This record gives sequence, structure tokens and C-alpha cells, in this order.
Amino acid sequence: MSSLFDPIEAGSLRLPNRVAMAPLTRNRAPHAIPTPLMQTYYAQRASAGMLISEGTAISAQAQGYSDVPGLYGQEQLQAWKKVTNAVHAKGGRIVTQLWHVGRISHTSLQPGNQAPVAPSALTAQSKTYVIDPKTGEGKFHPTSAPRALKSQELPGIVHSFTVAAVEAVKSAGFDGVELHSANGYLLDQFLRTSSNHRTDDYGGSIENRCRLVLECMRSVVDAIGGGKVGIRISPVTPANDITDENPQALFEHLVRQLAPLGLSYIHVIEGSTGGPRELADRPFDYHALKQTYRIAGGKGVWMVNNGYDRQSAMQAVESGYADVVAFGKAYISNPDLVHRLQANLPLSDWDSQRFYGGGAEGYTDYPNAPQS
Ligand code: 8OZ
Repeated sequence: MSSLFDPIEAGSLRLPNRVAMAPLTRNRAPHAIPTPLMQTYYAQRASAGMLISEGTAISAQAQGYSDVPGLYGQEQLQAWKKVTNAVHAKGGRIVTQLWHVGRISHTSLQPGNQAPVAPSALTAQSKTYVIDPKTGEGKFHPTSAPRALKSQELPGIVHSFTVAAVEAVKSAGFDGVELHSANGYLLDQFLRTSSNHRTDDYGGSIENRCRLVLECMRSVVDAIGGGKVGIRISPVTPANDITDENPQALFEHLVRQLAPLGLSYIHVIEGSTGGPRELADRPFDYHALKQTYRIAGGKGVWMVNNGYDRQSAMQAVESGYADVVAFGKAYISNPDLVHRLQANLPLSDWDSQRFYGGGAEGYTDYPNAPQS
């Protein structure tokens, strides 16, 4: 029987324990450039089995929220390199989450104030976070109406993910990448019947709706090796106005196609992102999904996320239900989360007023547990 505190291999990464830091949007990178404060923040959390960076834009068009970092400019990459150096100096491992928001954006955040892009010209009933450059004040705004990507533009999306992955590893010093195919952002928008009404090879059937994410994954794997690549999915989340007619069949098809790629990990948000893991109106069999992946020969770590606590995380790993558990909000307020879980110490509460934007407060000022 394995424990949450046992090491495990995740593709080419060797994790000293099975506690991951989930990707967490913090909006503290003005002009998309990581700051010295971000070096401190990630280095403080380096005892995680694996750190997953906050969602990081693969291109200017991929931006949907103010002050989210990017991976598409030299200054951004060099600033990330300082972050990964700081994590490595503390003995940690860090992968980056490659993010294209698709329609979850605002014209004020897009190059030339253009419409955001999406599989179809359908506006999400959702909000995005925009900081007023004049006052510095952040507010949630309704997302702008998107335009549908032309078929000829899709190779450009695949290319952007691939270039970002190569630069993330080569220039920015990340140990790997995770493609953000969850929470109603671009790749998830392609997957779903509610947001993808295309009539070309990228819409309609499950095979077609999975095509873009699979092209991105195969291209990234070809470029940096499957052992450095993970993917995040959220089969039934309602986040960002997403639904699907048959998520079980959709995601089973997806993981079957991912199985031959030799991935580092599959990262599954169970239930409603940041909410309950069980949704009465959106049932889903996660065990069957994992079995489908394994039966198809899928390797690497099966990582689960969403509201796990010490007890349920230990149980998930000990029972073999999952290999690694990713913690989000608990990692905001407990930089030494692994130690606290292992020693069964109390966890500190997070300050949700300081999740997005701002400086050190509610970011790098959460202490470790006192040494006994
Ligand atoms: C919270 C606020 C803004 C973005 C996600 C990247 O849901 C996010 C996100 C979360 O995946």
C-alpha cells in the first residue's frame, strides 16, 4: 500500500511525495512578467511533490485576466527562469500550466482590443478579472463576445502551445508542462457540445471535438517528450458556462487517445471547480475514466483535485484510487503543507480577499508551522 508521503515517478519527474500544488491564478504579474515576489512564493512551497504554476498565457491572444504571467516573450521567460531557479535551489520541482483562455476574456485584454477567440461565436455567461491600469483597482467584468476561429487558424494554436512548451523547458527552466484543458477555457470549449457548434473537422462528433486538444498534446509531446507533459481536465465542472451532452463518453475517448503518449500525468478536477466533488445533476464515474486510461496502456500519474483534506487525500492514495492529490486553496495559506499533513498539524485559513492581485499580503506572508 502506498502512502501520500511516499515518492513516485511522474514521467521523467521523481516526486518525493504525492502532494501537488494545484495551479492557482494570483494576478500578481504586471505586464505578464513574473516578479521577485513570485520567486519567494513558489520557493516557499518547494517541499510539494510537484508545484504546478498558475495558468500562464501561451500568447497575447491567450490572455483573459489582468496581470497573469506569460511565456511568449523573452522578458517573461527570463523572469520565470529566476522563479524556477529559486524553486530548484530549495530542492523542488515545478511545471508550468500552459493556458489559452479562448472566450473567457475581455476586449481590453486582447491585442488591438479585438474580440477574444473561441470555437464558435457564443458568448460565455461568465466573468473575467480586469485591473484598471489608471486606478490599479481590480474588478470582475462580463466576458466579451468572441469570434469563431477559422479552420486555418487552428495550426497556429497548436504552434503556440508547442513553442510555449519548448521555451518553458529550455529557456524558463521548468521541469515540465501541463496543458490547461479544464474549467471552460479554449481547449475545454472545443471539447464541449455547449460551446463548440463547429461544422468542420473540429466540431460535431466526440472525435472531432477532441481533435484540437489531441493535436496540441501530440505536438507538445513530440517537442519535449511525453514524460514532461501532463494535462488538466474537469469532466463535469460548470465553471465558465460549460456543459456537455455526454461527458463520460467524451472523456473516455480523450484518455484512450492520450494513453499512447507516455504522459507524466493526468490531472482531474472532480465535480465543480472549487465546489462539491459530487454533483447530483452531473454524475460521473472517475474510477471508470482511470480504468479506461490504464486499460488503453496509459502510463504516468493519476492526479486528483478538488476539496481533498488530509483524511480523504490519504485515503485516495492508500486505496489506489489516485496516485497524487493536488491541493489548491490549502497551498495558498500553508507553504509547508506537506509537513503539516504528515505531522497532522492544524492548517491555516486562507484570505479569499487576497487571492487575486495585490502584493505580499495574503501571498508570501503565510508562515510555516512553528517548529516543535
Ligand atoms: C480562478 C480565477 C481566474 C482563473 C481556472 C485559471 O479556473 C483559472 C482561474 C481560476 O482554471
